[in-house]
Amino acid sequence: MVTPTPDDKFSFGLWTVGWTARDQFGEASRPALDPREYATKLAELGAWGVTFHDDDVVPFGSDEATRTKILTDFKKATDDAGLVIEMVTTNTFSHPVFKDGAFTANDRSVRRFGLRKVLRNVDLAAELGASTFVMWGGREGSEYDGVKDVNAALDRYREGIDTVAAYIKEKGYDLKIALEPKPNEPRGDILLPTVGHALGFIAELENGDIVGLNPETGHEQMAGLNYTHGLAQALWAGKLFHIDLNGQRSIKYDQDLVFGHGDLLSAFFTVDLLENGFPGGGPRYDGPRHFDYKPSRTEGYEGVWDSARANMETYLLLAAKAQAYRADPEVQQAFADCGVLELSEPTLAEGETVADLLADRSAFEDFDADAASERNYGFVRLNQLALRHLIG
Ligand code: GLT
Ligand code: MN
Ligand code: MN
Repeated sequence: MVTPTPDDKFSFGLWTVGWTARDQFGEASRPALDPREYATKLAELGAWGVTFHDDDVVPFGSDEATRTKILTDFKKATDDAGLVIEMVTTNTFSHPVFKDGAFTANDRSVRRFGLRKVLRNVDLAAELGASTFVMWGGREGSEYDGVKDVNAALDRYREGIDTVAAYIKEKGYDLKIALEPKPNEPRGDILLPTVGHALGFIAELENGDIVGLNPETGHEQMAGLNYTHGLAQALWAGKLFHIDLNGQRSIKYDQDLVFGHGDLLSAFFTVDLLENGFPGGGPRYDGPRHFDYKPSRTEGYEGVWDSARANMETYLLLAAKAQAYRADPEVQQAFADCGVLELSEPTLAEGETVADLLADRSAFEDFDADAASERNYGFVRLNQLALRHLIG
């Protein structure tokens, strides 16, 4: 058993360990604890940070005095436990008022209400010292193509996010927005379904400089996509602001399993990227290692804490394996043999123009495509070396 420490920067959403396991088919299977108890226990287990939705701590519709009291007590509990509140997010999906979304609801009054709820939560996030403000638009979408004018919906989405970002700048808050893509569930189809869609959207924003991504393992995998590649492209674009790690077994409902309890080999390469960076160098992620999972409904509180521990343990085990993998001379040799490092070399030489390339007969006229196609890349061998490090 490896023991996590605050230096590992592990953080958890309160709604993860705090999920009482009510689902579409059944009642809660665990009693709810006070949010302060979850925080204290997470700190005991070695977590560094905690994150939450406004409504995870303060029940929806609480009056101002109640809200202030609850928040003061909660902040004191996290301070006493030595926990950082690294991220805050807004619940714009549970209350039925948001059944057609918040920023993209057809009903304008709901959009205005949603925007107010988010802006109020931005103030709270800044006050509590959070550095990231996650926005998961789980209800922004539709079940039927004919009911949503997607052009208008994206206009309204942009208007909403730009308004929040402009407010953060105007207030001088040290806060960045991280959008969280998801393809479906709870809506039939959700807007900004993948990392790629969200990156395209951010490029259209006026205040996109403080808007990035919070990709979740299972959300990409629900769409059959490669999570590590999603992280990689977000990093490449300078937009990997936060991460939600968990486990998912193939294309089905959002399982929110413990990290590594889904596609283990993919989890290995995720950790390898996060801990060791790209083989050829490039942008790195140094933010929180945040878990967004759900303790299975079969578990009582013993199982809840076991599962919280399991996320951190799995991450640390994989980090050690990934480090050994990169340090292995055989792997280094394979990187060279496979051309993994050759890919960092620009295709045109320094100062070479298109005209130069067109004049280079060796690149085309005299190029022996048949000979080049005989190259044995050795990718299978490299992958087996990874597997050997993982389970050997
Ligand atoms: C919700 C969702 C998560 C998001 C949270 C942030 S809420 O539980 O399933 O993936 O990260 O709003
Ligand atoms: Mn999820
Ligand atoms: Mn998430």
